[in-house]
Amino acid sequence: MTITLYHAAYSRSFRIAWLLEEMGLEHELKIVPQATFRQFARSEEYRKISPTGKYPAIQDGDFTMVESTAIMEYLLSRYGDGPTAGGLKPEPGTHDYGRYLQWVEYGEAGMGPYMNMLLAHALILPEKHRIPAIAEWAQKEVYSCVDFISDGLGDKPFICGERFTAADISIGYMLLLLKIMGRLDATPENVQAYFDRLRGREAWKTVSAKAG
Ligand SMILES: N[C@@H](CCC(=O)N[C@@H](CS)C(=O)NCC(=O)O)C(=O)O
Repeated sequence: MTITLYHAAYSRSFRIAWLLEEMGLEHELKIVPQATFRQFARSEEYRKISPTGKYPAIQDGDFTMVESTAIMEYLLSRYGDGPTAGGLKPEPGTHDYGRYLQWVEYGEAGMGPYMNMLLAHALILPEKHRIPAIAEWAQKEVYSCVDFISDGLGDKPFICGERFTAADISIGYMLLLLKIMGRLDATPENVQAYFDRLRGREAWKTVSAKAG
């Protein structure tokens, strides 16, 4: 069964494209061009697959699903190699698994809302609709999230320790957004080194080469 991923460059679908590469799972990327991704998101064709009109969405046979971190968990539990999904997540039911889930969710539910506000008021909205006070507040919140990540990392190579896990994919995407906004240089050194470690992975390079 081939998994189909609807992917728009720099969107949260990057997480899924990256995970599929890390897992070595056969898949098809439906790449939505940057210039038209908003229009396609609202099209009748895409609404049938993603009623939320957001990226990512996957099709797995006749099963469709949205929400990036939930899709990650689905793919790992369905196609991962055993309970630790080939090392991409700790054994469920353990403290390590609890810590891992914390970081997977922090990458979206914890940090995502502040990042969205920052993106909107610093980059995406037409200038006349941007509110500098919101951008300033959101930036402060985002950097406070980054401090939490920095403390969590300490001198470890990955957010859960010595081993790369899917939690790094969740957090790594947020750092990619900071990089795109030119705001990663202001983060602690261990976070910048962590980001470089992540984007040096073969799977990251493959996805970037294919689709951005
Ligand atoms: N919580 C959702 C967020 C999905 C989301 O907001 N995706 C953005 C791109 S990162 C999108 O599709 N935007 C298109 C639009 O709003 O037109 C997830 O993690 O999948």
